[in-house]
This record gives sequence, C-alpha cells and structure tokens, in this order.
Amino acid sequence: MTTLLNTKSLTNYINGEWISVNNTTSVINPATGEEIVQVSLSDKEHVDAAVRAAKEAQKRWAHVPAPQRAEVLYKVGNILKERKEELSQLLTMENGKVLEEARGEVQEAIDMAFYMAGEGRRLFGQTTPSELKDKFAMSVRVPVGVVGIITPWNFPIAIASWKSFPAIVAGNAVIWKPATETPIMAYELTKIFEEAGLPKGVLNLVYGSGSTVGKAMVHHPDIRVISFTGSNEVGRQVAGECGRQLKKVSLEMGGKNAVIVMDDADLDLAADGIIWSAFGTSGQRCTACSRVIVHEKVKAALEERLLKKMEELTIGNGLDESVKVGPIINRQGLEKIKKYIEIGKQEGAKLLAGGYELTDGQYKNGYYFAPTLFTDAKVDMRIAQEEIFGPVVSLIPVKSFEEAIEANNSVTYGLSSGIFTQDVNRVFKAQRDLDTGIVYVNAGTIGAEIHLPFGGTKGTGNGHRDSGVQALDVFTEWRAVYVDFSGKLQRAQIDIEE
Ligand code: UN1
Repeated sequence: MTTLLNTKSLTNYINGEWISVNNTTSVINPATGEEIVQVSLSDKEHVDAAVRAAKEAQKRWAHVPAPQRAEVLYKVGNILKERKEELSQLLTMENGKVLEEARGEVQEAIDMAFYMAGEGRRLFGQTTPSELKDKFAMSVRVPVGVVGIITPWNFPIAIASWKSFPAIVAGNAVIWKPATETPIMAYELTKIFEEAGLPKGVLNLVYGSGSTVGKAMVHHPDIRVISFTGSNEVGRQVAGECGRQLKKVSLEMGGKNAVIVMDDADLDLAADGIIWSAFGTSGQRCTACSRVIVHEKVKAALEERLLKKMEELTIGNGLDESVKVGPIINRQGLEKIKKYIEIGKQEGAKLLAGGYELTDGQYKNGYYFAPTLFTDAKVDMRIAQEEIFGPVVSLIPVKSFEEAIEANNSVTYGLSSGIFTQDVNRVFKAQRDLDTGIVYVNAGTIGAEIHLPFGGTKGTGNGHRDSGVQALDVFTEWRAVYVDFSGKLQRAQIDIEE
C-alpha cells in the first residue's frame, strides 16, 4: 500500500458522491507484483444511476457559459501541475512506465487542460449568408448530452484528458470507465475535478469490467456518444453495438507502426528514434514502433547501432531513475509477447537480441521482457502485421523508397509512421503517401502533441480523432440556426430574387 494514495479501496463517483461497491479486485504494481489498492467492480445498476445523475446535471451544465465551464479546466490544470510529481509516481506504480515517461504523460494532461480551457472562449461556429433577404444563418456547436468514455491502461491519465476535457468544456456530462488495471489515475483525476468545483453529476466514474460496465454503457439509450480507446477486437464489438443503436462512436484501436530508414538517413539519429519508439513504455503504446523498414544498403550498419544501443537499456522498476525500460502490464500481456516470439522464429525471422522473459532477482515478482530485435522479417509475416504491444521490433529490408512506402501501408492499421531521410523530395512524397493518421519526418513514431489530432486510418479507428480541436467534433453536434428578421414568411428555394 502506497503512502501517496489516501484510500485502501477505490470507489465509484456518482452524482458527486463516493459510493462503495461490495465486489472488488486487486490493483497490482507490475514492477513488483504487489497489491497497491482494491478497486470496485460495478454492475449495470451503477451505470444506470450514473446516467440518471449525468442527464440531470448536463441540462444545467450546458447552460453555464462555456468560458465559465472552462474555469474548472484551468483549475484542474493548475492542480495537476502542482501535483505532477506525486501523480507521476502513482502512475509509475500502477502502470509500470518509467518515471520520466510518467511525468511526460501527466504533462500531456496538464497541456490538454489548458488547451481545452482555451476552447471555452472559442468553440467556434460559422456564420453563413442566407439565400434570403433579412435572414441570418449560422452553424453552432451544441453538446451531445451524456457521453461515455472508455479509457485504456497504457495512458491512463493522458487519454482520459483527451476525452473528458473536450467533452466537459463543450457542455456534456461524462460517464467514465477506466481500465481496471490502472484505476488510480482515474480516482486522482476525479478528485481533482471535485476540488476544482465541477458541479456534481457532470463527471461520473464507474469502475469495472468491459463485459459488465462497458457493455451497460454501450447499450444505455441515454448515452449518446461512446469514445473508446483499446484493442481492435473490443473496439469492433463496441462499433457494432453502437452502429445498431445509431449511437455515435469514436474509436482508437492501436497500430503496427513503422519507421522507414532510407539509404541517405542519419543512422545514429534513426537508431535513437527507433530505440525510443520501440522500447519506450516497453513498447506498450498504440504508437510504438514495431517495424523498421530499412534500405538494404544500410541494414547492417543500422543493426549494429541498434544492438549497441539496446545493450545500454537498463530494465527494472520505473521508480528507479536510472531504469529505461519498465515492466509489462501483467502476465497476460507478457504471455502474448512470448507467443509472438515463437511465431516470429517459426516464420523464419532472425532473432538478433532479446526474446525472453526476465525472471531472476529483482525481476522475480514483476512482469519483465527483454527488448527484442528480429531481422530479415517479411512484410506479410504475422510479427510484421499484428500488434504485439511489447518491446519487440522487426527489421524488414527493402530495395527502394517505393517499396518502403508500400511495406508501410501493407498493414491493416494506420496510426503512425516515421521516415528518416535527408532528401526533401522523399520527405514530401512520404507525408503524402504514408497511409497513417500521424507522420513523422526524422523522428520515431511516438510523441504526438495534444493540440494536434490523434488517430489513424484503416483498422486504427473510424475516422474520428482524439485530442486537438478535432476532438470537439466527437463531443458536439452541429446545429444550423436560421433567424428571419424580415417580418414576413420567406420560403427558401422559392422566394429567391431572380
Ligand atoms: C497511446 O499509445 O495510446 O504519441 C497514446 C504518443 C503519446 C500518446 C500515445 N503522446 O506516443
């Protein structure tokens, strides 16, 4: 039990009250295997109660002027800032990511708070000339109502901020189901909203499983939007259910992101970019680099650099500042990675480094996997097509720039890609032809900034975006408003002057 956390059991937050649930489960620190806290496993009734509260609260919240709604977010941003270090430590404990990255993640939430607070004074609509005289036409954003957000364990506070902050500033009420692996960030953020003076019922936190709480949210007729980040498999189910109910759904479901290294690339820089993107967060990012598409002329030189840099990666408990690679989230995640190592070997890729679980000494009770490098992989191998969500990267040699672009686009996902080249023509071709929602030039595949749209093409999502001003499109409807001040009935399309 950490001294940072002021409770032994994380309870739901419904209509401004902290409500305990009898059924609970343990939250485990993946670095040590120790229990940190207990978390509620809620039922459908809790979701129903949260929606009832949210529906009432939303009517009032929508009438609060947006700049005033934004004041709450400014306060949230300031509290997050004051508590950044403590929150980062808690984040490392529940998620395992190293402290430096945990600080980076809390920073994303801080940035998002101030960015979305600024939207309180914008939320821009459009004015448009009417086709009739003495008539005014405009398009305005209106809140959708009660929205459901379902957030993953790998970025428990950043992704929550990408979704809840725009939803709240736009005048919605939120039902939030965080991942049961990482409920502490949800607890802390909710407490911060409470302290910042968010009216009761505007944010409701319901802990529990996807099959119970998630399902109840997806099926609740009064939840008008679901914003989901998680696995492709679950996302497809959510999309299917929402589709049948004509419910708006925004999905972000991972990637199989590649870094392309051309023959003219700065290879030291490319190696740094790959190491950071492939092994940062132990590869447990949607944006993680898990493929390197390398020009055959520089393959050997790149391999040599990567192997050397991999030796320098210290693996361990992320609370130790010298550690670069933390644990895997849980046993299930670790077993999945191990399965892909076997698949890669059977498919004929060459294992150059890693490929094993760490089990001795300090690693005994946690879930650790050695950073792994395969080479001579082919585009159609499963290790080069499927999301592994671990510190495993596969090199795919190619003969040309065109082949590299094609290889990048050969997967069903389309989240992020990076290219290392010094050739300006290749840079512009790449940003046009790489079929991903995010493209980096001379950088790896991770590190998206909060004021730009986050999301991807193809199997990564369904066209919506998290973060950026684009996130407002998920949580608002466009309303066309016509004001006729002519004093007579004017008929559009008919009473127009020829
Ligand atoms: C994720 O992995 O789901 O771009 C989010 C990045 C981070 C966010 C990752 N800013 O890597």
